Amino acid sequence: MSKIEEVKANVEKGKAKIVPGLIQEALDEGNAAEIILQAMIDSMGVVGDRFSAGDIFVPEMLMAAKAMSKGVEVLKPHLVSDNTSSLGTCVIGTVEGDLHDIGKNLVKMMLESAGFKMVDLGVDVSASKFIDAVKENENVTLVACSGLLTTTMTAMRSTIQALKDSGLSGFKVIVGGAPVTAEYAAEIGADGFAPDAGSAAVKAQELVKG
Ligand code: B12
Repeated sequence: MSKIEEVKANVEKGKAKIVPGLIQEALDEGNAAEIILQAMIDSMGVVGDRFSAGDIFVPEMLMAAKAMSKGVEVLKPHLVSDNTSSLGTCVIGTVEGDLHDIGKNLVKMMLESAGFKMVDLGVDVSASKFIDAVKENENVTLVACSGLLTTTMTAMRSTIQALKDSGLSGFKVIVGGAPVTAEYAAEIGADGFAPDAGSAAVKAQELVKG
């Protein structure tokens, strides 16, 4: 089994203690951080499919998520670049009712390395918390909303509506997460959408630079 396959298998099994060491070994073998990250993202897809099939349950899903998060910590220095240019402040959070944060954390990492100052509101973030953060922080140029559940996609819509109703301006809104599409993003009035963390950084720069 290749080191990458070992990483995949152990993320799927939720082996949070083993995964960081395996990732270091995979890096030492010369594997690119991006390839290792993609392997872990694929693992989460497998975990999701197993959950849908009723083969595993929430605790196993949580353990896999922990293993991935531990792995991302090792990869982080290899994925981010020191960008001193400032694109302003980005307020990021997972929308109300939703506790998934792995994707949001990856997007945060990539936006930070693209040159944004990040304000992370965490998970289960209400529309009013997003609004308060835009008011309380200087030079907010971007609001990024993540959502992984079809049931909480409506929270994304109401967050955007509330931001518009607040009368605040000077920022763009980008949305993403597994069930979100470009069509849905346009329908709910978001300024932008991206399917993954890498393209989120590109799209965010485009949106803010105009
Ligand atoms: C891990 C996991 C959990 C963990 C989350 C832990 C954590 N800290 O995040 C736990 C165990 C808590 C969990 C709970 C639940 N989960 Co869950 N979970 C997953 C799983 C397996 C992986 C998600 C993940 O991290 N993927 C990896 C990351 C990297 O991918 P990503 O999040 O999609 O992010 C990428 C892009 O989407 C994008 N992106 C993400 N956010 C943003 C934001 C912006 C602005 C942009 C531009 C881009 C962007 O970039 C990211 C990086 O490339 C998925 C399966 C799947 N295939 O997604 C199910 C899944 C999302 N969960 C599901 C369900 C049903 C649940 C529960 C309801 C289960 C239950 N019965 O309790 C609860 C809900 C709890 C809640 N209120 O949120 C379903 C959702 C089904 C649906 N259609 O809504 C899924 C799809 C599993 C399935 N196949 O059934 N879950």
